[in-house]
Amino acid sequence: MYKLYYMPGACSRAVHALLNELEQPVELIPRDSAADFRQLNPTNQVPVLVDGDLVLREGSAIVLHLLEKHRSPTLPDDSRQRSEFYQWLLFANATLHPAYSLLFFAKLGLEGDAARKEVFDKGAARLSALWDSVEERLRDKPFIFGDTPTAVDMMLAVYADWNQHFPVEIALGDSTRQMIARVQAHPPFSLAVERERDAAVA
Ligand SMILES: N[C@@H](CCC(=O)N[C@@H](CS)C(=O)NCC(=O)O)C(=O)O
Repeated sequence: MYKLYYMPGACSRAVHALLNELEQPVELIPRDSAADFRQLNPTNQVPVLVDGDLVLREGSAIVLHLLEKHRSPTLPDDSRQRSEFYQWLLFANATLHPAYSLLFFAKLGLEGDAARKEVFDKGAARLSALWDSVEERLRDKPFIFGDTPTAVDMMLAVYADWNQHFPVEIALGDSTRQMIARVQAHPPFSLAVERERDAAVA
């Protein structure tokens, strides 16, 4: 069985939802309950997936490992389409996520209201522009790759949920909001939310 180190509502939720989608049982381990977590990931960040003797960190690497290992049809065989999948996966995980990380840093780590406000304002403008490219992509399709949600849509839905943590408007277009609502209603995703909630109160 896989082990997933996670934090509630964090980017690890997308991996959790993907494991549900792939019908893989998983033991969920809250990062803060793991005494030795820094030995698994010196950056102290989730997600970390333990697959037998393989300890894997970095969300994109974990997602690709799972999609390949379980031969998910959402990872295209065609090399051009696969490259496009990589592009959107990395746009989400390596461009959009770090733009949010900056805002979390301002919220939790910056001293001084003026400095924090400046990062919030500029960060929100940047994030809104990044979400514009998602909106553009979704103009003619319900999900990033057509009619079926993939790990990329799940990542985007997790990140969009972070908007509530900041006192600034991060603008999402109508098609983006509709896609996110579809992902939230997608059973593997809603099960991940539910299980995280149950684990938090247990
Ligand atoms: N590049 C890493 C980023 C991971 C990351 O930023 N994780 C956040 C949660 S979304 C985290 O663990 N934050 C807690 C911390 O930094 O202490 C990945 O994609 O796995």
